Amino acid sequence: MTTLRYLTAGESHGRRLTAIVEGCPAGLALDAAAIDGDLARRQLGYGRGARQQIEKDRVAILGGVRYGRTTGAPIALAIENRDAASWLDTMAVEPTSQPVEPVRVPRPGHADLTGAQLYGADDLRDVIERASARETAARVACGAVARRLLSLFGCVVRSHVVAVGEVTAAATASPAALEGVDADALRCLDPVASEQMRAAIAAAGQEGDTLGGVFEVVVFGFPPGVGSYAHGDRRLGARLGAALLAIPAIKGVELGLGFAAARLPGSRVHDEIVWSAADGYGRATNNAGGVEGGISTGLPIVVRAAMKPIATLMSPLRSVRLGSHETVEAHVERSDVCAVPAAAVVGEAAVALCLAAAALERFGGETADELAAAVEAYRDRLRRS
Ligand code: EPS
Repeated sequence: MTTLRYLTAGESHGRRLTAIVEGCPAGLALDAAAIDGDLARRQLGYGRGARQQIEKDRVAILGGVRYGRTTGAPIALAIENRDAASWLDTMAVEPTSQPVEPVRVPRPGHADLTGAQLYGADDLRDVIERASARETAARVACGAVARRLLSLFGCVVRSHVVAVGEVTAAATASPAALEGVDADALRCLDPVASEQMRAAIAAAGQEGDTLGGVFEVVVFGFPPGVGSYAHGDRRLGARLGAALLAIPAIKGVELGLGFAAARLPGSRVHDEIVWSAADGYGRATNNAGGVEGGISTGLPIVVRAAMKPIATLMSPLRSVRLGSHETVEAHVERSDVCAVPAAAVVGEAAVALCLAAAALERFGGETADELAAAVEAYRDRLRRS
């Protein structure tokens, strides 16, 4: 089956992050600049920690691309961890007779305790390093490839922050407004809410605390007819939900009206069906968020994800030291106060990878031209139906 898959490897303070994207059609224009743009966007946002000043994330394309075009071979990507230079002893690959002091106190809310129990780790460093959200840099690089693939048929993936802590934005996400959202430090379309978010993050930081929030991913131009109701795991909504919940710290996902639909009568939820000679069948509204019956409608796909506050607290919560079982304060290490603006960029990548895979499965194509032509033929058929 034609699909798009990816794998990542690497630790937060290891030498580099590595990724392989498999299944990308041949003939797609791709260069490092197209990926670096998204890597830089992931590093933005008010509330991030000192690590983002150290890193200048750039990709090296090590396979699958020749003369600026994909060849159909697996695409190999690498991102250096500049901070690794300060962690050479801690992260040495070779066996050592002088290991650094082990981390023994798990942070509540992070993967430390569950990870140690799963992998039998005595030193939580083994868990922290791979569970770190640093991995999302590699995911964003893979997502940039998916974004290029989606652009073959005019599909664009954007995001914005709709809430941080108690502050909620009041703004609608038009394509033009979303175009410029990176200019705002919170990646928020509502300037008043953005200021309040910034103040809330500053206050949380002063308290040694952290804040979560909600971001929205909006996809324009995704073709109708992708996904299926035939099996649960083929439902596009299920796949989008899984992709977003696979991002660290994401605890909730909504599609379209989402949880609000549960409080409204059907007459105010379902999108009335319309027809025009130019466009064929359509919907008067888009409360469904672009997916009906597990299948894309062709209207914008609108998904929101709730991010919990970062688990590393500078004023730590109570925890238990591994082995001795004494009650102590949780491990503290450099971290972010709020990473919702960055998580929104990761959300774009997750959604782009999910939709690119689903579109490839639906329309096939070993070359970029074949894929684009198959999408266009289907759109044409629907316009005339
Ligand atoms: C991150 C890099 C990490 C963290 C953050 C995400 O770098 P460091 O540990 O060196 O500060 O800042 O990870 C987390 C907050 C977490 O809980 O895992 C990045 O590049 O996104």
